Amino acid sequence: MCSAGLDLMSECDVTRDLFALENYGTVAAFGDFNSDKQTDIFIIRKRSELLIFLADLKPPYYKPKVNLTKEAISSDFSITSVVPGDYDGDSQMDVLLTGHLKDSLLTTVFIFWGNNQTLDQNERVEINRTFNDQPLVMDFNGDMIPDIFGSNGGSSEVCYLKTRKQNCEKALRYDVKMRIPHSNAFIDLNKDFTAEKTPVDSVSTV
Ligand SMILES: [Ca+2]
Ligand SMILES: [Ca+2]
Ligand SMILES: [Ca+2]
Repeated sequence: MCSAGLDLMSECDVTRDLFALENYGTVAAFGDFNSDKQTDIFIIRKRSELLIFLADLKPPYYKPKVNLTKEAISSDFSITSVVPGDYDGDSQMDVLLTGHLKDSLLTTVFIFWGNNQTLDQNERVEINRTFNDQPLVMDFNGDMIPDIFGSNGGSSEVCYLKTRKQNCEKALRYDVKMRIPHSNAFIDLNKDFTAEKTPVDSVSTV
């Protein structure tokens, strides 16, 4: 509990109230995983496993309820990022992981499917492209389902996962050599409620 005073940092440390003894790991993402209107926290541990701390009304207010173990992901996979989202459009939140296999410099992407407030440990999709850099998650085709955009070799690719059917294709009409790390952006420039993609290192947009 916080109290008024000069030493606000120490007086207001609520870490124990929130996580109890589970207060370690890297906070990677936020999202309402179990659709209870309370934001949950996605935490990476040892760069190899993911825990989802679900919000609760009783202390500790975040409890590790979903665990993707190193074995479920891949024993030689080093996680670099987590992006929650509904990638197949079934209204259940899924989890996208990016990372590196063994000593590869290329980025591999896995998606684990949300299933009744947990993650299906046995069924996952590995995107059949590796990317030169972190991919950008955005709704590329405007169907309200997030897609995966990234640079693969010399060309830019977009991958769709609607109804769990993986479909990757060339994203832009022209080859764009994107800078690494990328600083791509998306914004609705012509007010048609569909984002235009602006790759950096190029003057073209789609
Ligand atoms: Ca929640
Ligand atoms: Ca889903
Ligand atoms: Ca889409």
